[in-house]
Amino acid sequence: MKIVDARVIVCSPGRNFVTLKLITEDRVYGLGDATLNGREMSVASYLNDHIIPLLIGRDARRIEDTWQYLYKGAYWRRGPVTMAAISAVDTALWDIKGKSVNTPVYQLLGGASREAVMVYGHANGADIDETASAVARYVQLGYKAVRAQSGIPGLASTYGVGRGQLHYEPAEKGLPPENVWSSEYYLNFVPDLFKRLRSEFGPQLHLLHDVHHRLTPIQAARLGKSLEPYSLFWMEDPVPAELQESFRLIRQHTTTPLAVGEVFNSIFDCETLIREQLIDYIRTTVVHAGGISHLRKIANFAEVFHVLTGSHGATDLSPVCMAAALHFDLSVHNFGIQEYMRHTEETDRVFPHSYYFEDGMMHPGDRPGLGVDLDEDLAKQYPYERAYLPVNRKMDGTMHSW
Ligand code: KDG
Ligand code: MG
Repeated sequence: MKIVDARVIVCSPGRNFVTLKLITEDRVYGLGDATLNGREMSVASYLNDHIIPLLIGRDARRIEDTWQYLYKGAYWRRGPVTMAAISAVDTALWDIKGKSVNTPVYQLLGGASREAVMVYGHANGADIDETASAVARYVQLGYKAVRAQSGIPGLASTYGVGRGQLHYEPAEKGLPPENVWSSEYYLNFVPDLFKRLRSEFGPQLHLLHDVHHRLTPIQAARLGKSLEPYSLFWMEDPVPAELQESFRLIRQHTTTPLAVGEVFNSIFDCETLIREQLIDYIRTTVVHAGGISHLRKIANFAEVFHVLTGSHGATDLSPVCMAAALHFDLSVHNFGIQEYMRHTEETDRVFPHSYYFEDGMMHPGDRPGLGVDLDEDLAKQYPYERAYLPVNRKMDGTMHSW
């Protein structure tokens, strides 16, 4: 089953997406997401200039061998651009495999380990009242888990607080916007937010929070400790995680569960975190951590150490990634939760899909393959527009993690 054609489709229905389409001699095709927010064209080039020439004529059934060929064969390893490109190929090959045997991908991954997968939505607001109203809206929609982010008094903007109610889109056209940050203002404010939410929504609702890599380990320890009375489901990305050992310090001080991994690209980025049980949830995702094949290896490794999965699922991960994530989530034993930030209607029209949301849970559907398509004609109406994520500075002007 030879791959005879391949193309990279870059489009912007609501936001930018990069999609790889692989076509076999039997005219079966598969899709893979290759979107790297704010750096999209580098992955498109990696695929067009370096990977597609290697794929033509290869046997589409050899998923693992192709993964190893692209990973080991490049000599240069890992990194977000390389791994997003490999992820796209891997995802497209799983899609082809499923379609060629007329089976949804989750059946090829061992079958369903659960009926459906719990997802969390994003509630945000300019202040605590607005955020509480946003949480209430998610509860009305049936969500059992809600991430809450709020504007912080004294700061003009912060991560996670956007314009829309169901879609939060941080990337902006033009040059990167600059935000101003104060860890002190943040640390003094967040416990009040969760105090209010826990008292208003009771003990059963799962509450999550994303720190977005902004604290030092001892600040993160303080935050985790101060949030303990409100029993968070998780505190996400408390510090930048290049130094995996820094989580030892956080872990010593707090029982608030920790989730990390949306910017990781491989098992090597989280090996210490998992092996030393320094985290509770690993958030690596299909598009940025080597596709379904590599994500399964991470999950299988994590299972041994009681770490559950909690894949990233923001709007910059396309519906192709979302579908692949749901097949993975449904099948893998140590699934924890899946992030689900709804896409815009434009995005959903360009990427029709079989996955669905019901009562706080999602299912990938039972179409063969991933169950997601790309309307290429419609996609042409939404050409790529350069956009960047914001950058962040401390109040004195020092660059900080966004
Ligand atoms: O592209 C960056 C976003 O995907 C990221 O900021 C979203 O942190 C995020 C999350 O948890 O969804
Ligand atoms: Mg995050």
